[in-house]
Amino acid sequence: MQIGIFGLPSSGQTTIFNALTRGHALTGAASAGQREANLATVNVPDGRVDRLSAMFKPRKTVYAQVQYLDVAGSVPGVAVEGTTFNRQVFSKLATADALLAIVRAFPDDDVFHPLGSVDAARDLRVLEDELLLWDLAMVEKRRERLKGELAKTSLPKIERETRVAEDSALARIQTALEAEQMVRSVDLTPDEEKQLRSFQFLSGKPLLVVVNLGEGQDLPPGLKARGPKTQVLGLRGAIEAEIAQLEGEDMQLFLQEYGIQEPGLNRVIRASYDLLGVQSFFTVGEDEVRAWTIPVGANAVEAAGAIHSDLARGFIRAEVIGYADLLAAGSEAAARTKGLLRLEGKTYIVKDGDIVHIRFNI
Ligand SMILES: Nc1nc2c(ncn2[C@@H]2O[C@H](COP(=O)(O)OP(=O)(O)OP(=O)(O)O)[C@@H](O)[C@H]2O)c(=O)[nH]1
Ligand SMILES: [Mg+2]
Repeated sequence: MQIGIFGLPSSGQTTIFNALTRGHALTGAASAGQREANLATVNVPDGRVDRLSAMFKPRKTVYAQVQYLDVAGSVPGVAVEGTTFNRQVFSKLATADALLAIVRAFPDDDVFHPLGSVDAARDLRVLEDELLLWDLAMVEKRRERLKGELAKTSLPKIERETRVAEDSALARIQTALEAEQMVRSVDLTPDEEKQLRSFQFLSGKPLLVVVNLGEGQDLPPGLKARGPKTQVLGLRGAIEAEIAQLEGEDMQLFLQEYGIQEPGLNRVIRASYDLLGVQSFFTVGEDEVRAWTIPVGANAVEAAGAIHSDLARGFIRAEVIGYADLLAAGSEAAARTKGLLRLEGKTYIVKDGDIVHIRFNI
């Protein structure tokens, strides 16, 4: 699961990347001219995993993970098809599962703003427009090509039909984009979605907007991203990047001093995980307590497959205890005695937080 960070130059993308990943990537002037992207994997903070780990005292505790990509060096003024973004930067975002837009709200005369003034709502509009334009250029190019292919009388019937279907879906997408709506807003059938997946539309990806706040600043009211599958959060980037470098007690002291409940990066990481449309189930034991990532709506066989393909192939049954049930019972044995352990079959839809043991035979 990869989340691509993007934003206007100097909005604090790398600062927030460092806060999220406890990283040390170069920021500001020091990163000028850096072309390669920063990439890091982080654990998704989850109090349930902490509690399960306290209960089972396993040798190993494994959290769910997400990966952040910080496309450094988004050179301003390099025009691509009328956009201010560097083509290379945007094409790196194509493989991401979701996007994280950084929008600057912090005032600081020493930090240059490419548009000349600090205005978070305007910047968000600009960024969303860039996504739209990028997708629109792709749609127009493809439809032009399809038109040429469909004009050929020699095209076999079956191929003609798939192309007609593709063009009809793309036409709806084009209409939406021209009306400044995101691809996310367009209703597509599962077949169409499959057919169009390879386009990797940027405005089709879930979007988390993080407003980079200055000290003492609150989230500007009314700031909203377009379409479904979006969320807006505020984060004090510079402070959070400092907090992220601290350990244990030092971190607690710092949080108290600033009146912060929990590091903002926890909120952002969890929100990005949720936006991906995924959830966690857990496996537990003396050896390992582990969170596994599955799409919301996945069934027991798919969950087994997330652990290992053999478990899906030889699936017999899933033994399931709800997270709240296990906690209330106090131990796995007690949950068993109380009849809180259920045997579920292949089609069981796994719930967020389920504790699962797969019985299999191969
Ligand atoms: N005052 C203040 N400065 C910040 C904040 N976040 C970032 N900065 C500063 O803004 C400058 C740019 O930050 P970066 O994180 O490098 O910005 P970027 O978006 O990654 O920039 P490019 O990768 O060059 O496009 C640096 O000098 C940071 O120290 C903030 O919350 N408050
Ligand atoms: Mg940067």
